[in-house]
Amino acid sequence: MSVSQQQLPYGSGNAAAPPGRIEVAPGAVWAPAWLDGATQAELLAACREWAKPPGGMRRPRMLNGAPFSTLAVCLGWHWYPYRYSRTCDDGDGAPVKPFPPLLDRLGAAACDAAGVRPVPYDAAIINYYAPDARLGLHQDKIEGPAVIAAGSPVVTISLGDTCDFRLGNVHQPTRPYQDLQLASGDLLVFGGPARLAYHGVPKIYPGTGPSALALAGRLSVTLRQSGQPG
Ligand SMILES: O=C(O)CCC(=O)C(=O)O
Ligand SMILES: [Mn+2]
Repeated sequence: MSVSQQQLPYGSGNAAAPPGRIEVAPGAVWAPAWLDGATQAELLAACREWAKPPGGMRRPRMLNGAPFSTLAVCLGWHWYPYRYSRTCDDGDGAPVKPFPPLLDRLGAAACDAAGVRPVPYDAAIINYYAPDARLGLHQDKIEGPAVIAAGSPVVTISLGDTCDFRLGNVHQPTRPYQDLQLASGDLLVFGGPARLAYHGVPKIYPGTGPSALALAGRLSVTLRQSGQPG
């Protein structure tokens, strides 16, 4: 199943986001405090399991060899600059862990919250940001061309410390952009006309996460439709 821009109720400038949601740009919906504390704790516990080897959390490197300041673990498909694989090619080489039912459910709920048709998510990247980690402005664009053309939305769910999430334009990794302060439990969905928006995380606010999570730093649970065959 794919999602066409015609099926997205946002982006025309006419539609209002559902109650409690903020359409921050055409095709981009922010749902503050989307996950309750118990569900955040459940998701964090799952992330801690997924982070374990084999095929666990590792530090990606750019094509020039420079290390990311974030750590990441992938599910369903393993992402690294700039391709998807079924094995952790830039880690221990193990098979990628399967895309789990919990993320099937959260992906469906995220689409519902954003008011878009359900997407068959099959790839997750879980990023860990220590308090001094950053992610530069980039586009998510190695998913298959049909997925990109359809505007299939990217989901990001925040856990732990609040961050500045920089949501930019689709043309260049510079202004205009806006900084959204995403807190633990917040959901951001960007698809349709925002699918290729440049985005990044320039700042983490240490010590701002819920104390009940006992998480120093931030995790983002990001979901995509990979558009890969099989
Ligand atoms: O941390 C986030 O919310 C976004 C992460 C991201 O952009 C990515 O993994 O491509
Ligand atoms: Mn991204």
